[in-house]
Amino acid sequence: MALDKLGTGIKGVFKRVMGMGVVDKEAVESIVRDLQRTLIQSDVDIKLVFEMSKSIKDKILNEEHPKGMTLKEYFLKILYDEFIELLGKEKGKLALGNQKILLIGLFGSGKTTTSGKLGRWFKKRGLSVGLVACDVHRAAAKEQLKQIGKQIDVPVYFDGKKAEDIAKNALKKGKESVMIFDSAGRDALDGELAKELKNLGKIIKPDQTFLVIPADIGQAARKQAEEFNKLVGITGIIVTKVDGTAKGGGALAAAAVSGSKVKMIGVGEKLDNFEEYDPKRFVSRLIGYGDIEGLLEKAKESGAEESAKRIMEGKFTLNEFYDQIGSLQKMGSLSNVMGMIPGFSGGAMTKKMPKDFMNVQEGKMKKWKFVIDSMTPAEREDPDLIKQSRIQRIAKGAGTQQSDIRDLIKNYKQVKKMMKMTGGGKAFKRGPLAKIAKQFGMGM
Ligand SMILES: Nc1nc2c(ncn2[C@@H]2O[C@H](COP(=O)(O)OP(=O)(O)OP(=O)(O)O)[C@@H](O)[C@H]2O)c(=O)[nH]1
Ligand SMILES: [Mg+2]
Repeated sequence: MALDKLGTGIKGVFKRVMGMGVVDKEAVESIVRDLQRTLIQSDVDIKLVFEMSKSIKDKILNEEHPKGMTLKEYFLKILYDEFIELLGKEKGKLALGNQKILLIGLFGSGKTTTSGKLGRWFKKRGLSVGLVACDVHRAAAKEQLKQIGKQIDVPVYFDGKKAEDIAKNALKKGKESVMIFDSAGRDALDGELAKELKNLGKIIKPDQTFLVIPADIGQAARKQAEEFNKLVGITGIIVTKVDGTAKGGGALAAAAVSGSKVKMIGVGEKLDNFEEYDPKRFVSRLIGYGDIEGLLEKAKESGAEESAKRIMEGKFTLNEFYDQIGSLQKMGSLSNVMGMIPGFSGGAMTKKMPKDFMNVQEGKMKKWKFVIDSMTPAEREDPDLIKQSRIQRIAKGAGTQQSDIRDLIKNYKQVKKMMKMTGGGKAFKRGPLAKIAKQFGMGM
């Protein structure tokens, strides 16, 4: 799984929380498991993942939630805060002062462009800047940096054949306050280039060594960050190509693994598409909402809406069923609700309702949730997939009898059929089922 999927995974977790019926222990644990899976598959350090899960569970299950906030909103806020914690709470601050900066990273990660961005950044803040072209391996590398130097109007140093010599000459000649050394793109595991980089480190003695990584990097990020860190020691990370999609998992893994902080982010090809890293904004980008207020606002709307909308649209998969189990649990049994509707108790509708579903017991609901938790997303979407061999697997995963799975599917199908008979979702809007819909948190 590529790290760029992390954004999607995290979005999925937030979406699940937003669509939650009741926030109870099981629901929280199921969502935390989802979160763990997403993070572990994205190579986030397992220890960090467990610390984070524990902290989330402790807070949501044991602490009293703030007044004026629903439990669900509080859950979202906890998740949001934990992500920020994981990504480093501090904003990336670049020290303004005399310094030597070395940029390292994989091929095409954006080092040369970032040299120019950094140069412009410091120049705008009143410091003189020099760029040093230490990439002798790619044909047009020096030319590229010269162009960039022209663009931001700073000198570029490139005298010498070997990268080491170019660095030495630049250190001799360059008198600028901030000297930025661009290096050749490399695989940290490439022996020869690794040696060259080590030498460069010794010659330059950089004050800052920034690992430049693209936001859409794959699994390699962790290994690379580790190797680079061993080779020269990383003091910070610059994540490029954050623009466009909700990517950025690479940053998370690399930062977590190297223990260094993300300093700056590149948000476009232009030299001023460069921002100080702000974890709040970064997390917001990752989950696709402007800020925590926006997220909570959305949660208010979407909780009831999400599930209801899907049902209204005639969609009633096991996912919707799962969401409704929570509401049912809270109410006791559906027959209670039916009983509250005048002229309805014992009526035709009640007869059409599956008996088990009407008097469904707390214990059974719990079991059903375990069962659905043990299904794959595809099975939840399309329960017809669930044949004997799958039933065996699911029962094992959920720690239940195979008959529980059949029982669940039977009930689900009956409810689905009933929904169809009552005109899909329409009857929920007005008419006798509106009241039930409301109880279900589906009121329109
Ligand atoms: N969209 C976007 N593109 C970027 C960003 N940073 C760099 N690029 C583009 O990525 C490509 C590679 O950038 P370079 O700066 O040449 O990368 P490099 O690490 O120096 O590459 P090598 O020297 O070959 O290892 C170029 O097309 C850049 O314009 C960014 O923040 N956003
Ligand atoms: Mg380059």
